[in-house]
Amino acid sequence: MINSSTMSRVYELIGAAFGLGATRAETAMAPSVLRQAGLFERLQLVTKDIVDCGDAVGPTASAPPTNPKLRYLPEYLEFSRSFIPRLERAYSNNHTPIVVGGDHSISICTLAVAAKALRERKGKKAKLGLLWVDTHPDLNSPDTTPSGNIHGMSVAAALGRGDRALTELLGFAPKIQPESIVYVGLRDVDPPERVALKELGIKTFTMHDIDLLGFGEVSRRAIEHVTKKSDGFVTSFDLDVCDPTIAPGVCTPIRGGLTYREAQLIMELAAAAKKLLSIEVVELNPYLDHNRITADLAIALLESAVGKTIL
Ligand SMILES: [Mn+2]
Repeated sequence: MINSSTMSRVYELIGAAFGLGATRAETAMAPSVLRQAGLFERLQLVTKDIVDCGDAVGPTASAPPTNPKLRYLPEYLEFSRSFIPRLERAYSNNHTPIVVGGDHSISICTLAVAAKALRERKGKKAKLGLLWVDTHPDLNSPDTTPSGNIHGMSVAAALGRGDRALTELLGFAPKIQPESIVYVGLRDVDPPERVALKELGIKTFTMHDIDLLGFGEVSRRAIEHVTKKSDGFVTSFDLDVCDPTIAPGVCTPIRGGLTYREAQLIMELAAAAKKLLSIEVVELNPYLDHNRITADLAIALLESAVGKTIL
């Protein structure tokens, strides 16, 4: 199948080496581990239209977090000052950012910059969409968080919920409206997040829905939703959505996740979607991986993200 939307794209590979948004900070090592495993070279075998823009590197923790309800906020903001300009450069070049985390807190930046770029291209009323493939909805705020970790607050921050330092990133809020979000793969939701999901009326496809409908159908419906409800969308893939048998190298492995082919399928479909703005794969913890199987999965997903297909 010749794919017109991926044929004309130029990608910029950006590493986001930040892990203080999670309980264990080792996700910060993921970009360098993936590069050691040949990430960029493997993506170049899929497409020549890709530029390596290096890694945005966050600070390490010099002291314990000061606010237990919002851990490592100053460090996060310092990281954002190195990460955001790289994303902005990609958009001003009219390229598609391919982002490798880092923990899921990095999405607060990717969503902020995508929203800003979309406004600049299509006006202030332009609607950003989000395909969030994850075990968790990441909808907590400092008031509801059980852990204080920023990686559990990413979608909430983009919706304008939570601390202003995060919600007002780049000087405007919210970055996204609830109707332009779709969740795929949810299977571990905190009680306050369940309330927020209902209240906001966000479209969800849980693992239960996937079992009933089949993953192909869910993927098609999810991408159709985000395409209809937005002028451009970000795909954010948290590796913990995969079953721990294929992705042990994550901070929060939970049984009953996606298979290898299911994970790849949604990346293939997202990559081929006309309105795709950027793709990210996050939450690889190399220290918890077994024989690099999660790292290899991450690379395979990124290959799909830049247009690799079976035929
Ligand atoms: Mn997540």
